[in-house]
Amino acid sequence: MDRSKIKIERDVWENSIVEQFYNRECPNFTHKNVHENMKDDPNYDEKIKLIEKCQELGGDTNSTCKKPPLNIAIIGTPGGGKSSLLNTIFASFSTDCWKELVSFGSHGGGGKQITTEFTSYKKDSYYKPVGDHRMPTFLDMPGFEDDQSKETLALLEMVFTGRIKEQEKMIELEKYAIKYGVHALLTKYNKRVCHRPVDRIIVVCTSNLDENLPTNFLNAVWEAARKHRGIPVYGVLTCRDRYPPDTVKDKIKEFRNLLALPQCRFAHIINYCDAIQVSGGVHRDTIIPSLDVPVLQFMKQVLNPRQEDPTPEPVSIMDILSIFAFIFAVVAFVYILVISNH
Ligand SMILES: Nc1nc2c(ncn2[C@@H]2O[C@H](COP(=O)(O)OP(=O)(O)OP(=O)(O)O)[C@@H](O)[C@H]2O)c(=O)[nH]1
Ligand SMILES: [Mg+2]
Repeated sequence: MDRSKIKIERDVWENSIVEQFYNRECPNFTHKNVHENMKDDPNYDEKIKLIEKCQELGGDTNSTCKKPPLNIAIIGTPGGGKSSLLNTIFASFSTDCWKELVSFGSHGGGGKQITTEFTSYKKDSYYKPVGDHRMPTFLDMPGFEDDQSKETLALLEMVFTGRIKEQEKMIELEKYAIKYGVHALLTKYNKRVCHRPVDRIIVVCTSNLDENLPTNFLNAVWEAARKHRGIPVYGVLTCRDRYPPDTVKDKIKEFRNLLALPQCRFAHIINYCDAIQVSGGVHRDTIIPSLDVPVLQFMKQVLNPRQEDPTPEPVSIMDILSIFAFIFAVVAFVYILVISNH
């Protein structure tokens, strides 16, 4: 698909579901939006409905259809708010309180990475079981360089095809590619077992006006995603509390154009972070449904089933044998019961 052919119409942008919510309910986030008891938040009911919708979209793990959970990769350049977004998504799925499940922090523009390893967050790590729902696995990783080099493209390919191991330092792969070449990297790592092939990509950038959009990196993502099964790409701009949409219109437009994002695959959101602090830190005792609802509306789009999604695993021969063994045991038991009664 040629990106230049995708025009983002103004009315489409303004009708984005996430936009509608913010314009209606939360034009400027203030501490008034925070309620000690989350049920007092006017958006509490909507939050609960959206959680249920997301659970429904994931499906039931008890059903006979053994669909694997979706793997959702959170990618971006350093400091864009990737890890914060994960904590925000997890808080949105929760009715307990915000928790720092993923380490995040300010690198103060010094080029330091807070996240240095590839880490996956499976359902059990963020979701308090309230049913047997198939919730996705989220993949957090270090930020990428803003370039479209062969090395960056190869690293993205490794991520998308699921070749990165748990707690692997991605800088090691980069060093390997620089030392031995990209071909050597691909040959070595493509031999690996496919751990978590990516089903959805969420690209995260800050809407901070002092930082340019990582144009080269966004181009690299577009290219790498097209190459691999056309993995659907979604985009999130963070820091909406500091940079409301009318102040960053051009940035939003450019971001959406670079990734060819239609309204349903884009959100400009506020993460739980120090800037929205209530008594000295991100809100630790409750959650803020007014922040969660736009994030859940976005997640509802991300979780919507797509044609490219992994197909259910066929029922294995062992499963069939165990079903027969169970039926046989029940019949034998009933037979023995009948015989003993005579
Ligand atoms: N004001 C504001 N700050 C935010 C928002 N999202 C993230 N931040 C802050 O941005 C800084 C970086 O956030 P992280 O989540 O660590 O970013 P990251 O992309 O994971 O960074 P690396 O792991 O280093 O690549 C932190 O200080 C966050 O509190 C937001 O929506 N609003
Ligand atoms: Mg991080």
